[in-house]
Amino acid sequence: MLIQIPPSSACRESEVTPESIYLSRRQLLGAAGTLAAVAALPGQAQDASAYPDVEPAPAPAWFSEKLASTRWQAVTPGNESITPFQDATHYNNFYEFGTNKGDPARYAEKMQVEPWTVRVDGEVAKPGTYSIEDLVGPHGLEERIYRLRCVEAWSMVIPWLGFPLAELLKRVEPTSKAKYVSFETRLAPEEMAGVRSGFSLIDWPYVEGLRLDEAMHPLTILAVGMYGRVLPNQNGAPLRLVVPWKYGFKGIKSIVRISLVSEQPPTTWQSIAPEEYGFFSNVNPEVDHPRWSQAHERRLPSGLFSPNIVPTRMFNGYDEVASLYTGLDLRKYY
Ligand SMILES: Nc1nc2c(c(=O)[nH]1)N[C@H]1C(S)=C(S)[C@@H](COP(=O)(O)O)O[C@H]1N2
Ligand SMILES: [Mo]
Repeated sequence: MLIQIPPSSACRESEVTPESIYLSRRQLLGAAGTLAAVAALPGQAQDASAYPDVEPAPAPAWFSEKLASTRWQAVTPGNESITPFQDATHYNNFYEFGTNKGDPARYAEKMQVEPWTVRVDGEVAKPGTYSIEDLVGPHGLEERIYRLRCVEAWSMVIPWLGFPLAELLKRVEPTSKAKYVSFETRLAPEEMAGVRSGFSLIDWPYVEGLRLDEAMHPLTILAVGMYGRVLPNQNGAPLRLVVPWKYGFKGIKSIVRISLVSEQPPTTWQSIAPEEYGFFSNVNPEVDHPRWSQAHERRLPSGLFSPNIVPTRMFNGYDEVASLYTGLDLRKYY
């Protein structure tokens, strides 16, 4: 099942639905008099109560104000089931907090996410430093339920809340010289044990990049929430990139800078091991990682004795992006 419809007793839709919709749904319910009527309605209003076992979190006003007008289920993953919240928030890669999958959940709480500012600069007519409130303010949120395929060959299905990166880029008016977008994660060694340890090979801060047309593609979003709530720190609060047809490491977390640039920018994993991780990093079952096959993935949750192995799909199943790469040799430009 895609979305669990909460029983009416658990329903808090008055808090998240514009009053007009709330009233008309109530009237409808009154008329129909059955719970089945709820299930038959398209998902107008959902929030964290729509997902089981979501840890509630106090959300800043700039986030909670948006929920009433959020477009829920704007993109759904067909009949694939959503990864439980517990897995999506306790099996993470966020090397700033350590290299073990449990480290981000354990240590990212320390990260200061309020106040938060994002610098948008480079080849744009309107550069600026925005508070997170002002950055997100003009944009309506959508729920995008996307597959996330890590280059390590595990995957999840995550309901993000965010808005198209294209909307932000249009706001700052890229110049004709802008060909790529680069992104940078917050760097605060005092909050980040993984940065202090010097154990990883990463030259901090974590950086990522997209070609401008990839950044402008309607599937590319900046996420501020997941599972109907604000982003947990370990998932990249308060602002992270989600590019569903690329390997997970392109989805840079806790962004403090977005720059429009004319040359292809350096990216963290490509800098560490260019023969293993390319700039594009499109999900591709036919191009293996030098040390393992990319033909299949372990869809979490996946037990040791009952592994849930599914075939990996070209572009992670998001075929609509294929035209971005017409004429490009995807074996060479991996
Ligand atoms: N700043 C930063 N962003 C990052 C990472 C990281 O280590 N640091 N790991 C990446 C990798 S490898 C993956 S698979 C995804 C994981 O996102 P999730 O933990 O929310 O599932 O985040 C990506 N973004
Ligand atoms: Mo990853």
